[in-house]
Amino acid sequence: MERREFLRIFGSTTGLLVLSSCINIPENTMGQATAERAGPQEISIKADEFSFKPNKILLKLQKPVSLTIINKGKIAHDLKTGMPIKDLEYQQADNKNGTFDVDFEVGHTAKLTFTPIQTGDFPFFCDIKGHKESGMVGTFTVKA
Ligand SMILES: [Cu+2]
Repeated sequence: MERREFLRIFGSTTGLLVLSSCINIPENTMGQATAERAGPQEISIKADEFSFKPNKILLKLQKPVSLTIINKGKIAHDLKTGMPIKDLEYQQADNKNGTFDVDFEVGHTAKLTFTPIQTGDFPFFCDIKGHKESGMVGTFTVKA
C-alpha cells in the first residue's frame, strides 16, 4: 500500500509554536536560485476573506515543492488538501500520522516542503466553517 500523507494547515491555537519557530527560516531570494542546482518548485499562496490567490497551482510529479502560505486576511484561515505527498517537512510537524497542523492566524506565514507522488487534480480548501462555501477553494494539478 502506498504511503499517503495528508497535508493540512489550519488556524487553531495548538499550532502557534510551530509557526513561530518557522519565522526564522530565511526568505529565498531570486539571486540564490541560479547559482545552485535546480531547487524545489517555489509556490506562494495568499489567503484572505475569502479566497486563495492563486488558486490554480501546477506542480510537477516527484519534484519537491516549497510552499509558502500567507494569511493576508483579518481572520484565521487554513489550507487542507488530500493530495498524495511524501517527504513532508515543517518545523515540528507531527508526521506520525502523515498529518500536520500549523497555526495560520492573521498576519502569519506558513512554510513547508513536500513532494507530490500522484498525478491528477486535487482540490484544496479552507476548512473553517463556511469559508469553503464562501470561495476559499483551489486546485493543485500534478503533472508528470
Ligand atoms: Cu478561511
